[in-house]
Amino acid sequence: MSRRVTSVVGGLEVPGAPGGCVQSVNPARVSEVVAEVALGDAGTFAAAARAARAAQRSWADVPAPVRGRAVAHMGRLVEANAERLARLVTAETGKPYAEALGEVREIVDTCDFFLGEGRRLYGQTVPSEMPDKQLFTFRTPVGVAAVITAGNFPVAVPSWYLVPALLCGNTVVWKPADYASASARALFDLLGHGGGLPAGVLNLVLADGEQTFAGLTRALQDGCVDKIGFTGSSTVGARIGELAGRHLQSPCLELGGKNPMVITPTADIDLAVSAALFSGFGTAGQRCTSLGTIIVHASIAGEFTSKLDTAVRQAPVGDPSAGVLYGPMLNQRFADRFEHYLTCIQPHHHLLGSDHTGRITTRNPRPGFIGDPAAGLYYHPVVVAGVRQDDTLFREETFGPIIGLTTYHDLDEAITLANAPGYGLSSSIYTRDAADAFHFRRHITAGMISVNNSTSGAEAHLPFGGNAKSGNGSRQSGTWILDQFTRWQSMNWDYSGTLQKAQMDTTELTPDQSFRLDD
Ligand code: UN1
Repeated sequence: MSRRVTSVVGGLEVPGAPGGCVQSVNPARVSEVVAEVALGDAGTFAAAARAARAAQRSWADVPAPVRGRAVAHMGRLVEANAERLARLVTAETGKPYAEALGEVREIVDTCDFFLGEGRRLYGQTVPSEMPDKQLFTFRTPVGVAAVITAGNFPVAVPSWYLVPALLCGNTVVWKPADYASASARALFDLLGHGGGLPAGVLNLVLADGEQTFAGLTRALQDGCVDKIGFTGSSTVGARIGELAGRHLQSPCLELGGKNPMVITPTADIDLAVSAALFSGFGTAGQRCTSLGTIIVHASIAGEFTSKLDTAVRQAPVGDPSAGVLYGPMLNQRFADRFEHYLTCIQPHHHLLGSDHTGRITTRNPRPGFIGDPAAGLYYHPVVVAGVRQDDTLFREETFGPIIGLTTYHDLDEAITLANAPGYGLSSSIYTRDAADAFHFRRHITAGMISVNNSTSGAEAHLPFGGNAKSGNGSRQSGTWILDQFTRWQSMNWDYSGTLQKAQMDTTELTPDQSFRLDD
């Protein structure tokens, strides 16, 4: 039986469906409706931002260690509901259950990290250039954060924003992806109940993209949003950045990736094959950290590609509750876009990993498929060998079970190819040579580098984020996100009883610059 989910503004469920109703459907069994979603509209978003603004000052007055305890309780409640939440994530996104459980674990990890930050959130005491004067720095909350997130990680990635934003004393308007509304509402309820959050501190707005953009525009004009966090496509990220810039704000943007994996002659080839399989096809290639293009040294390309071909053919694909490598596409929109990218395969390409491309059906079958392919949005995996620099498949993020493959002769050529699409999120190198690894690190534009590991699977307490088309340099996770959700405030306190003027009333010792040591 499907549930009905609504927005929550100022602690109250929004009545009706000002933005219309949509269904959230299980992509593994499209006949199954997971939730009826009552959407809000631009007005709902603006109202949520006003509610957040009204609640912000008293939330910031809650001592940071107490907010840290709230985060601790959120983590424990998420942990106590881990299986239920993971089952819901699988039902709504088609992500294999083991991955969904990992995603829930990432929320708990995030809470575990930030619960202690409530007792740190350090400022500094700084010496003054004058006597009887002291300088200090404080981290102050930014104010109201508007957080807009994607549905491929419907609960973990939102927690990277929500948990630290709340910990730092901000209030939040959260707009999750509409096709993952039930998972979002579940996380919203767990954080709200777990944290004992007062009304208005965390608000949930379910809305489509255009209404959200209009609502965000209005909320910014009303002066009710101070910080935007956005995870999604580079195209929408650029629009958000433009809007934020008009209000002199710098958003936290986590955008797409075309993540390269370079396989050098000294690589452990079997290890590289297993990583290419997981990072290319895990989550059906729908992570922003998914592998885009394999760049393999010509001397080992034959062995590597034949092993990869076999591994992809043998990989279990199908029902996400059945221990598969990957299940269906997230929803019809993503399936349609992926089908577009399949039309970009050209005669000079050579396909590996499967005898078929496109939707898996009884007429276009995949050997060993687990479950009923007709029930969901399942697609054949494909490795496209021979991609060239000007191919669409080389240049664009494809967000589906497809990876490109090309070869190189020297490492600088590989790095040039790796950087060529102009993204800069994640990257990977397989090598046993430390010099190769550090040379790659130094010259790759990516914000994240894996050595002998997958492009995906970042841990929740290292800086996460990208450069160029992957973001504006902002970083999430760990202490680095504190710079997004707090601002430094400096204070100087003069207790000398006189007006001591900086740079003018300072004393100076007299150096003897002519002094020389005896020979
Ligand atoms: C995303 O796809 O938006 O590093 C985030 C990873 C995950 C997060 C992916 N921990 O693959």
